[in-house]
Amino acid sequence: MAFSAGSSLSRTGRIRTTDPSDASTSQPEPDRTPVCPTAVITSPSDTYKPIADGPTGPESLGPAGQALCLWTDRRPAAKLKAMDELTGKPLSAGELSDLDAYWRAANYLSVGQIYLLTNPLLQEPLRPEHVKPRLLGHWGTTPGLNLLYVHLNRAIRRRDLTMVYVIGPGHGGPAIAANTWLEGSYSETYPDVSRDASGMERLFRQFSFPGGIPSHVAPELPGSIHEGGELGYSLSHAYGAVLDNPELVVACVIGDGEAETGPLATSWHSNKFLDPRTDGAVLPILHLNGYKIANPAVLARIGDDELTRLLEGYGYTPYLVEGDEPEHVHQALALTLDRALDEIASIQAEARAQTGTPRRRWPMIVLRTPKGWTGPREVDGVPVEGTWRSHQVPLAGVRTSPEHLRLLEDWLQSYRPDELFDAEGRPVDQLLAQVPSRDRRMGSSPHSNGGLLSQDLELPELGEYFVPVPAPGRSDHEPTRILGDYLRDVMRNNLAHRNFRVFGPDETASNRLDALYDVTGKAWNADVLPTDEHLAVDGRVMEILSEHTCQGWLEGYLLTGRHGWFSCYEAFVHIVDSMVNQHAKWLKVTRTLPWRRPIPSLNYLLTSHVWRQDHNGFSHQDPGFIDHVVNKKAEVIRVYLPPDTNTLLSTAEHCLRSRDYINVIVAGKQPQADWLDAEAAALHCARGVGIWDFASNDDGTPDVVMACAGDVPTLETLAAASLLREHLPSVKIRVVNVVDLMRLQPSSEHPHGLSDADFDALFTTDKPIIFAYHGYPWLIHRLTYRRTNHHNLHVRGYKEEGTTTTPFDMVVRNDLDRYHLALDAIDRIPGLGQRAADVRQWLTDQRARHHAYILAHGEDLPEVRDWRWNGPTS
Ligand SMILES: Cc1ncc(C[n+]2csc(CCOP(=O)(O)OP(=O)(O)O)c2C)c(N)n1
Ligand SMILES: [Mg+2]
Repeated sequence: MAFSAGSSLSRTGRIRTTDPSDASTSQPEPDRTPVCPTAVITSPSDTYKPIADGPTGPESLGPAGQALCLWTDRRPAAKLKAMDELTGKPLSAGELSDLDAYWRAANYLSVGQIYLLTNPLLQEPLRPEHVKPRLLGHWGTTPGLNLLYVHLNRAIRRRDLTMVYVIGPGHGGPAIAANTWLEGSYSETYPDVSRDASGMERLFRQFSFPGGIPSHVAPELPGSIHEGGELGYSLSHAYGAVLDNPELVVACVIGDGEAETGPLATSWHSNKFLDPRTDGAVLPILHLNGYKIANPAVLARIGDDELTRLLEGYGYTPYLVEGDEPEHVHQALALTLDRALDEIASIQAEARAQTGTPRRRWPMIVLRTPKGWTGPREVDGVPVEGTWRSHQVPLAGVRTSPEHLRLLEDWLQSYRPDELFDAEGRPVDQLLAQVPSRDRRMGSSPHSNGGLLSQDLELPELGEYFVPVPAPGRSDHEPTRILGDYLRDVMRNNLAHRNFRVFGPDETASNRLDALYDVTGKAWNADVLPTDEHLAVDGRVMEILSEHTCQGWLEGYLLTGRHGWFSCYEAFVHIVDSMVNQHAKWLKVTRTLPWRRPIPSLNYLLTSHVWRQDHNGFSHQDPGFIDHVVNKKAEVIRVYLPPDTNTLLSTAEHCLRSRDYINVIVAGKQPQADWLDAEAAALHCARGVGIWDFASNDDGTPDVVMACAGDVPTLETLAAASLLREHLPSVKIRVVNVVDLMRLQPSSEHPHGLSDADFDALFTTDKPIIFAYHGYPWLIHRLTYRRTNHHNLHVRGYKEEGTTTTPFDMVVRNDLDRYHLALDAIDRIPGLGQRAADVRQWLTDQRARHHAYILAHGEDLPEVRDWRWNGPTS
């Protein structure tokens, strides 16, 4: 077997821009003139002043009366010549040898982690017992990640860069562990894994080993903000991290397989939302190692021209580095990185020196190197290096096959470890000299431990936003609109700190948070038409119609220590279910790592919710996100269902102060009855659950508990209580409202859980509980199944009955309406059914009347539409 002596790829290292006018392509130069309809252009806000005569030319400014297309890059992309034609190689012989030694060291340490239990320096011949009994790891992506790390270190040192490394193929965990160990960050974080032979042995042993560290770039790894286990989010995380971090460059490796995912595909567009004056830069590096687990990768098989056009279409200048001859690739990569980082620096310098920031074409790198490069080329007669077979563990039978054992030893020795580590196992000076200075090391960047840098938000006093509620239920407000006023001032208060952004898939105004536009715009650096509103290059509201990208940006922003708010239609937030899983896992693990400082919480406002999607219909009706998040670890998850405006404000403030949680707030945007004044709202939110005295007449001995969670269920419950009190005044009703859903769980299961004594006191141990719930009813049973009175609990909620209809019909269809809730109470209170037969009949008739009325009139019964709480106020 030989290492890297040949493969299906050519053995040359080539650098090519993917400039279509390059002589190596036969395609004609495409017309880059942007297509814009004729329109009169005005500047959308005074923060947005296009450059009159920027270094890349003023072509984008159309004459008066014509479209303004902010695409300044009309010049042909600068051309790098093929490697052989380059005059002067960027690396001297010494630098080349240094870089290669470092790369070999990182590769050695990576292979060691995947295979070795002991004998880390191969001081004795390799024996089966030196090898782990279970081999778990991914080799294929690792040499490429190591190569990039080494070259990025060179760039960091030369330019004194603040850089974070995000790797999409996070299954290449050994690469990051190896590099952070080599640079010292790892041992500083975990002193027992010292930078010597015993530490190396620990480093190897702990990888993918019980009690050790995971195989992926998990939170345990210093320098990481991105697990990468679930592929697709690297680029949106990277862009989120550089927002408002003008000095930061994130080098973001995108797997060619990862690039096939939906979330990654849409995230290329993040460059239309970047302000080079105040944001940092992302350097995307598409790693074309050609394969996924078992298949070729699409982008590796469409030819350079088609790939070029795709990436140019996304607004990048792709530079291709290609080869499998280390010396050539080192030279080509060094040259290309220099080139790309120069371009980034000049884009930023130009933008920061001018008053405007037209859209720029950012550089990116396409790195085409063999998968599993430098590993076994052939195993058991089949090719491995440069094929999909190198994805995981190329030699699987090392403990049982002498041939595999020999191949492993040859492989490890091919890196010449005796040149890389001294007798004590420490990296030799040649390697140490290449490590960037302390905080510049990618494994030690404070940006990758965002809690270190995080400042609390300056939150305005809630008092001035609370709406007056002289009596419960007599007035209405649009909860999210009032919240918008509050968020506007949160934004205003923190503008100078540049640490708060609001994210949403095109719904910020629809969700009635548009007061934000009084103080900031919507980030946007693409073309602008006069009919557009609130677009601004430096806007702090981030809107793109990709829930994935919004979520990825926000996570990147939070992980680097800043604060955010995500508003989304309730039904469509499911699109990011899986991303939420990953973030929840990240938070759960970081809580066990004392060196990881808490980061601001991920705050969701789910509005346009199921009960108020009567106009959009069934497709928009799904309250199941709550069910999804409550599966996550209790310490991380909070779910709030504020019933009115003031409780929403109180909840929002609480969430913005919190750290390390995923907060889910569900609240409507339609006019909604005000139940609680400022003081009562604050108290109710602090309790999380409580008896509403004004609606109850139980005097401590209820016949029934009418419980509710969610704004519409609360309205229906209050209406049901008032019907019962009117028609059956002797029935003793207790109304309990739940704003913090997790209070329902036992205290042993969730930190917010009520003790059994508290739960029993509120919900009784033996009286029927009619529970009107915002979402799918089963969840309430799930949360309360251990409670004494669970057998008496009867839950109404959404049962997948929906369509385009009237608002009240939505609740009728799901038996959550006031008439049905009152019927439930009558049926469940022992002995009441017979006595209240006439009331029962009337309630049933009301449902029938409702049905006939909406069919005839297209709107709800007047007594439903105009209903107000008319009962006592205390
Ligand atoms: C969303 C998602 N789907 C499937 C997988 C399973 N998986 C793990 S690695 C991999 C192939 C990744 O290929 P690529 O991005 O090219 O990475 P590399 O070749 O560098 O290993 C797949 C499909 C995953 N981790 N995430
Ligand atoms: Mg790949």
